[in-house]
Amino acid sequence: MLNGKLDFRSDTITEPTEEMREAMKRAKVGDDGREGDPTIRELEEYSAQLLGKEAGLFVVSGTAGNLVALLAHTVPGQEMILEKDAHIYWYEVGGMAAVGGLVVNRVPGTNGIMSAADVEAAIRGDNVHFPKTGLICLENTHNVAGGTCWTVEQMAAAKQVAAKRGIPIHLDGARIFNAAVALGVPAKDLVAQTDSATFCLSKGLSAPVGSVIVGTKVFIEAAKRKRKMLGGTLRQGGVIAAAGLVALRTMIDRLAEDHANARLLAEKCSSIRGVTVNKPETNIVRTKVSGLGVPATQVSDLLAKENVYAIAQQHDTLRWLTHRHVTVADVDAAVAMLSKVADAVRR
Ligand code: TLP
Repeated sequence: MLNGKLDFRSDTITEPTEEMREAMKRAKVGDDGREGDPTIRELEEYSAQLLGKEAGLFVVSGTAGNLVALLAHTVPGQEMILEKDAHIYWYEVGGMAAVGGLVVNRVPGTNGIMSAADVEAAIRGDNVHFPKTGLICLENTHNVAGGTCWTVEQMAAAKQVAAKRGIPIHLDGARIFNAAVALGVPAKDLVAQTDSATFCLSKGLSAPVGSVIVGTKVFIEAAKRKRKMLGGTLRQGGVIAAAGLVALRTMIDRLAEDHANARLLAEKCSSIRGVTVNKPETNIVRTKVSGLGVPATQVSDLLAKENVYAIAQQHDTLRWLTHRHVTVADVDAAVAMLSKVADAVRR
């Protein structure tokens, strides 16, 4: 429960912890665009170390991090390969085309995971007619597929194909720590399979704002120029970076609790007639409501009237995210309400 609502729309709604607010108050700051902000620098260094890369760059959001990384890896007119339901394709306002001048090649995956063979087949050959493949993007966890995880082996297979052809890999790792916790591996083992990665502090980790890009020193220098070009220099941003540091130090392990609540939510929803549900690997539950004979928006509208909030992500599917403001009792209450709404609309 948050601000009186049973709000499952996203883990982005999570609010900073008291410890974060205290750290924000105390944060040492400087000018990020001149000699640097010490707290931002600490966050960037801590992130790079945690993820086994040389350097990090603090940015305002996951969308900014992905766009800056795409710009730093590619030149206009190149093609990028990504899974057909990638967040970068669906929900980042077409920045790769509008700002990056990139052509997109969408590869269908299984539960969001592209096979190495499909990635290899999508890479352009040496032909004067073709755009050059400039980048391969992976997403872990995969949002639209329902928080599914790429394993280290699956990522390594993609890396092998990419390395053979000399193409860099960028990871949209908005929820990489959810994947790491669910798979029981250090996040750096996943990120090791990529040249760069963006991860978010402001989702399940509960920081108010911010994402970090990690990669080689040379890549991060290039990314810094792109970030500047987009107006993303953060000046005394140490006040928000301070919360990000607390997020990384205190909020990763507890994601397991969100995953347990997602499993509970899915299990309980599966007994509602007309509703089918995924088997969540992390904190995203997708309930297909086509069996009720009404669109998902109608179900979400009726739920909202009863103070339960989920997103109609497709015409027949509601998306529920668990996060630190969702308790077992909240899951029980939300499922009871979905069951009531289902009984009311079922045809
Ligand atoms: N996802 C959000 C938004 O789509 C609203 C959500 O609620 O799930 N990559 C992935 C995989 C994401 O899920 C998101 C955000 C982003 C990138 C972008 O991050 P932000 O919202 O910080 O720009």
